[in-house]
This record gives sequence, C-alpha cells and structure tokens, in this order.
Amino acid sequence: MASALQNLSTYDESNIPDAAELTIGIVVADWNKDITHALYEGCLSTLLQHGAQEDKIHVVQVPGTFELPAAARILSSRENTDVVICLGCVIKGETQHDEYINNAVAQGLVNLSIATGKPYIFGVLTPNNHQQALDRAGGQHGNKGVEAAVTGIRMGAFYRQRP
Ligand code: DLZ
Repeated sequence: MASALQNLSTYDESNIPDAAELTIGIVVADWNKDITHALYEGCLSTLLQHGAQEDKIHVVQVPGTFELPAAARILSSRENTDVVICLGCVIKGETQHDEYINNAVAQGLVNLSIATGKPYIFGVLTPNNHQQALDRAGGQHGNKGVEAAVTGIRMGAFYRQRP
C-alpha cells in the first residue's frame, strides 16, 4: 500500500543539507581551551566543508561554559542567525561544579530553543577527566565539534524551511 510518509534518511556524509544559505553563530568557551579550541576547529572545518560561507559565520568567545547560553542569545538576536552552536568543556573535579554548570547550560539552551523557536546546539563535553576530553576533541572518539556542526546544519536548514 502506498504511504504518504517519507522514507527516513540515514543522514550520512552524502546527504547532509547544503549550508550555503545558513547564517550560523558559534560560541566557544575558553575554559579548557586546549579542548574547546580543538572542538571549534572541527566544527568550523565541517561547516565550511558543507558549504557554509565565512561571512555568514559569527564567532564569539566567552570565559567559561556557564556563559554559553547568554552569549548565544545575544548573538542570535543581533545577527539574525539560523542556528547557534555552543562549544564548551566542563571536566569533573573535586566538587559538584560540573553538575551545576552542565545542568544549567543544558537547561538554558533548551529554554532558549523553546522561547525563541530557534535551534541552539549543545556542543559541550562533560568528561570525568582531561584524557576523556582529549579523546573527544580529535582523539580516539573523534571530534564532537564535527558532530555539533552537522547537527547545526541539519537544524539550521530545518529552521529555514519552517512554515
Ligand atoms: C569555574 C569553572 C570551573 C571550576 N570549571 C570549569 C570547567 O571545567 N569548564 C568551563 O567551561 N568552565 C568552568 N568554570 C567557569 C564557569 O563556566 C564560569 O565561567 C564561571 O563560573 C563564571 O560565571
């Protein structure tokens, strides 16, 4: 029987949407900058590889991951952005600071997405130690900045197509 439903895509490298029309914000936290700047490199190169235009990419650096939601909101309102990608790394320590920051940022970005109707991408590493962070910033588990970029392109393209 014919179905009106579309077939689902696997979204591999071959069918990620073209990013040429997207206006993209990237917010990078400088805390643990050896990690977050590697995430940024992976993110930026992936955006460009998929057609994003340099003059439509707006980058802001903030002191720490906790500052990501506020800067993302400012960036999105100023630059008419289609999507904001937030990159950070909070490493677990002796206290519960990581839980407070991670929960606040995750909740903050969700709240922003709902309140503004615009996608904000959670590209924050939450590792137990520095090695786990390195493994995910270009090491044995890849570069999560690349994943954040692909998610950003998909959500940005979806945002542009909205009715
Ligand atoms: C204070 C703090 C600590 C202890 N650890 C981290 C971290 O692992 N990763 C990170 O991005 N930021 C950290 N910060 C800084 C906070 O994100 C924030 O910048 C400060 O609390 C000031 O609001």
